[in-house]
Order: sequence, then structure tokens, then C-alpha cells
Amino acid sequence: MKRVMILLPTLDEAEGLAQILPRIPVKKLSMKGWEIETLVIDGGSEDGTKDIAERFGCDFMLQQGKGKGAAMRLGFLQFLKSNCDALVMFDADGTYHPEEIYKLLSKLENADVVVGDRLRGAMDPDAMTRINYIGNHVLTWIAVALFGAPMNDLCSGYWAFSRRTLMELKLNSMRFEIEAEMYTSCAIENLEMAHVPIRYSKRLGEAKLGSVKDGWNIFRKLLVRRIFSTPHETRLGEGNLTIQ
Ligand SMILES: Nc1nc2c(ncn2[C@@H]2O[C@H](COP(=O)(O)OP(=O)(O)O)[C@@H](O)[C@H]2O)c(=O)[nH]1
Ligand SMILES: [Mg+2]
Repeated sequence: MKRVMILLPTLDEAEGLAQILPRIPVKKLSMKGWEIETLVIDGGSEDGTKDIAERFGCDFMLQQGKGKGAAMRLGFLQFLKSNCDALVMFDADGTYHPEEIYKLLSKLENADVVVGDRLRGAMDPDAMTRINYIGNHVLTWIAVALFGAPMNDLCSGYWAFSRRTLMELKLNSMRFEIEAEMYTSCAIENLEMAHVPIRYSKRLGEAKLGSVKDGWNIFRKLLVRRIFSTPHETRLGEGNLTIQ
């Protein structure tokens, strides 16, 4: 059996977590040869997220400070300390469908990284605001123009990685620019990126991302990584966990 770590970032996501955890297809994955472990990295939720995570048998870690980017990097570091072979990450807000985990995992056999593609997938009509929809397309287009490597949906939160890939990534993002930096790092390391169309649904609970401010931060990250390809003295698994 191979092992996959499912990494879920949470900030007041009790409702979403309670909805997605029972839907993780444990049996199907086991039949396909995958054992799972689930790690929730929390940014200090005050709505009982921790209770839900523990009730469903997840490992739970409280990050220092806040930020999805810092949380994911902490999760990646935990993954590298574990004996898992692959990692699948997605948001815990009910937008992504745990039933599709195997779709990403199976594609990982022929690629280093697999990205769940919402923009060419099945997007529910109420899943994304118009400004976010346009912003996602524009940022994806800019990323490809700057880095060349194929990318269909830069800000997708549904990714699968092999262990070898995660060892290569060099990241220092604190917030929602983390996915853009994952892309730039994969492009710079010449890693093979594949896409699978996925379904995307309306989130449960309240959004933490501010469209304009976070869109700007993502754009800025792309520009910075075009000029300085790796973070200054920061490498995943070494000095990158200084969380302000
Ligand atoms: N650990 C942690 N998770 C966060 C933080 N901010 C957001 N998240 C989680 O990251 C995921 C994406 O956030 P969300 O508000 O849905 O942003 P969007 O999907 O990009 O619009 C959700 O599962 C959030 O609960 C944070 O500061 N720390
Ligand atoms: Mg979301």
C-alpha cells in the first residue's frame, strides 16, 4: 500500500469540514492501493473546527500566526517528515469535491504535480463571483506569459504532489499567493505539471480571501518570482517556517 496525506487548511471552517470529511472516499482509495492520513492545519479557528477534525480522526495542528500560505508550508514540512508517498491538498470550505481525490492521484503516475482545473471543469453557476472568475483567468494568463509552463487554473486550491516534487519546491508565501508560488517554483524546477478538470461549488461559511487585495498580492508574487526565482535563503523544509 502507498500512503497519501490529505492536507486541509482551515480558518473557521467547522461547517465545511463536517461536510467534506465524511465524503473522503477511503474505501475506493484503499481498493486502488492508497492508505490515507488527513492533516488539518488551522489558523486559530473559534468555531469548533478542531472538534470536528478530531471527531473524524484527523491529525490537527495549530499554526503560529495566520495565513493559508504559511499553513500549507507547515503542512508540506509535516509531509516531508512523514512516510507518505503523495500529498493532496484542497480547501476545507466545500468548494472542492473529495470524491475527485483519486482522479488527481491517478494522474500523478505520469506527472510530478497535478492541478485540479476549475476553469475548464464543471463550475457550479453560483460558485464564483464574476470578478473572481475574470481575475482567475487574467492571473492564469499572466502567469503563463511570464513563466511559459502550462497552467490552466493558477489559483486552484486542489493540487496533488509526489514526494520528490515537494522536496524541490521553494516557497515563502504567507497568504493566498501560495498557489501562484507553487506554480512558479514548479516552472523554475522544470517539473511536469498535469491538469484534470474538476467540479467547483459555492463555499460554505465565510470567504477569507479579499478579491482585489489578494489578487494584487498574487500578481506581485508572479513578478517577484520572475525577477528573483527563489525566495531569499528560504527553502521548503529548512528555514521557511518563520511565521510573522
Ligand atoms: N490554516 C489557515 N487556513 C486558512 C487561513 N485563511 C484561509 N484559510 C483556509 O484556506 C482555504 C481557502 O480560503 P478561502 O477563504 O476559501 O479562500 P478562496 O477559496 O481562495 O476564496 C479555506 O479552507 C480556509 O479555511 C489561515 O490564515 N490559516
Ligand atoms: Mg475557498
